[in-house]
Amino acid sequence: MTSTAFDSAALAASVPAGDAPAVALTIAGSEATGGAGAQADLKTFQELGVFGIANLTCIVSFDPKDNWNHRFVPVDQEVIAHQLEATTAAYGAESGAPSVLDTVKIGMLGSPATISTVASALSASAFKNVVLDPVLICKGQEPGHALDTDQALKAQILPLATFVTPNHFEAESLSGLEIADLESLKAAAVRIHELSGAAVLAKGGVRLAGPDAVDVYYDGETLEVLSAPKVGDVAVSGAGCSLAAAVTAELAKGATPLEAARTAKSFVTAGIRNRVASGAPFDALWQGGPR
Ligand code: PXL
Repeated sequence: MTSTAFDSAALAASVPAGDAPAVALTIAGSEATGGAGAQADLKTFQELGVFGIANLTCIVSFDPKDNWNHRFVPVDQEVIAHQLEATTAAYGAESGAPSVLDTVKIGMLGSPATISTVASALSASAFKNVVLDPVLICKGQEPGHALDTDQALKAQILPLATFVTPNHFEAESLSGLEIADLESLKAAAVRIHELSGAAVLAKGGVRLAGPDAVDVYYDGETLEVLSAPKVGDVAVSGAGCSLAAAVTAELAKGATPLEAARTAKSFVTAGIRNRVASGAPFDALWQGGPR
């Protein structure tokens, strides 16, 4: 098993001084309190030495008067398409930019319409790395609507992904398998790879029993268990977003998928150790934790 100690000297060495930084795009929702979503992605990109770009798909505002459920407002499809158009013109393959944008992270899309808009944009530009955090259900979303969104995500975005980071619930949904222990988490990672062709980092997190937070990486050849001691038994806001964003940042800098997964696990473990408390009933991961 790989243990996790964040190596800030190695990180500094991986960011070339003076050269244009690598760029990465997140297509994600805003989460107003800054713990999750595009805000978490941009902070992660910055910490890992990557120039971050965010194109927003929706705005989520927790409702403190309703058990902190999510109030969800989609961004107009035209506005999503405009953001993607601007980003591609500025940093895409034809832009002449010194660092070409070839790495994108997909976070919360939130509706079948947004999924179609994003799928068309992704199909039109040749991204080398498409990291999918398959955010399936948003707390407080209407279940029928969420089901349509799940099916559209599986049909239209999953086939475009080169790297997928499902949590326990999402791994069960994508694989169709029940996940109760490490062996079933491994089986789910293998199944999701077979379905998508992508490298998979399936997260057991706090959901599997035992002293360690265990994730499984599988890319069709290498199966590696990434493990770190659990920090508490409650999930921290932004852990999933930051993990996928850290994978994205590392891929943008040229890391292999397995290296990216290892660095991301260390980054998130350090961020959870240094988490931020607030008036909300959950803590948020601190991307500055590794420092
Ligand atoms: O952590 C999943 C997530 C992703 N994106 C947005 C969110 C959340 C959870 O709150 O609000 C915008």
